[in-house]
Amino acid sequence: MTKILLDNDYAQVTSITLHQESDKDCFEGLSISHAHCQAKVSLYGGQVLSFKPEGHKDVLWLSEQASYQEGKAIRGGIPLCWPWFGANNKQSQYLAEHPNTALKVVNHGFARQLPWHIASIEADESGVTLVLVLSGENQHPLWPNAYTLTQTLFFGKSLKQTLAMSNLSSEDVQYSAALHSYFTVSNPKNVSIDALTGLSYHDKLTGNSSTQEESVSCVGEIDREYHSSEKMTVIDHNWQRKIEIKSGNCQQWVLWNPGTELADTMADIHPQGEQEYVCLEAANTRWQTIPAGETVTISQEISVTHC
Ligand code: TA6
Repeated sequence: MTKILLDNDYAQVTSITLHQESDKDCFEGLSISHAHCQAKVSLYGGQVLSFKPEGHKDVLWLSEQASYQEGKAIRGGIPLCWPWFGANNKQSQYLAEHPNTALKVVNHGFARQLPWHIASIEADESGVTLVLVLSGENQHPLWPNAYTLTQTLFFGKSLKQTLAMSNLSSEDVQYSAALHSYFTVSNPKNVSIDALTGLSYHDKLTGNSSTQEESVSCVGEIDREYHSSEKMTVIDHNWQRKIEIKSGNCQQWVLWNPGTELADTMADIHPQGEQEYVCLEAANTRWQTIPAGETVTISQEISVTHC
């Protein structure tokens, strides 16, 4: 039976089950329906999976072969990479200092692989506001500190996402993070992101740093960190739509697509799925400090228009 979590004059929010037939686990999610949009969120990972403003196709891509199993991240939507982005570069030092320790390698940190809980759901004529919380301590040897993450999601004509990171410990901590958005596109070859032109970037595939002299191509394997906090616009020339993303307190944009060869080796991307999205991630890819007892916030706002 469908569990109704909110039902008022403006919106309905119901509980849904997320799973793959082949999975032994299943996750609880939320389905949101408002005059301005439809959306889906997974409590596992606190992950937005779908955002469909009225009159538009879904803004977010979700793999048909996404896995809903503990210990894995859900492929698509907006995974939250926290408290570190990518591979943790403090790992080798830790292992050198603790030679007999078996360290679980966790790409992009643990927040996307833990169950979040609902703190509140509200709706008015402008949209639905959902607050999700994750708290913990000693979750990984590389990041043992006590913390609370408070994610505020506003689903209306746009999607506003705020991640407040509270350091509950008595020492300063370092974090890196990404709001790892998978944006649905007709095909990466039809996409331009003009605001990347002229920016300096680090190419993770070659290890080189450079400046983006010409319009970037999103086709094929690409994995770059652009140093900018400027607003980005993803223009899909085939679907004639613009996705505009404004970040808050993020120093980088990460552009990622695995390309076909790599995607074919990834069990949680359906065939040709990599030709349906580009990831453009509001991120702090370098370590940032959260002083003891303090809270730091990062955010993004995603809106879509026809062009
Ligand atoms: O943000 C880009 C990136 O760090 C790539 O290097 C690529 O690995 C991608 O994220 C996906 O990572 P995941 O752990 O979700 O497979």
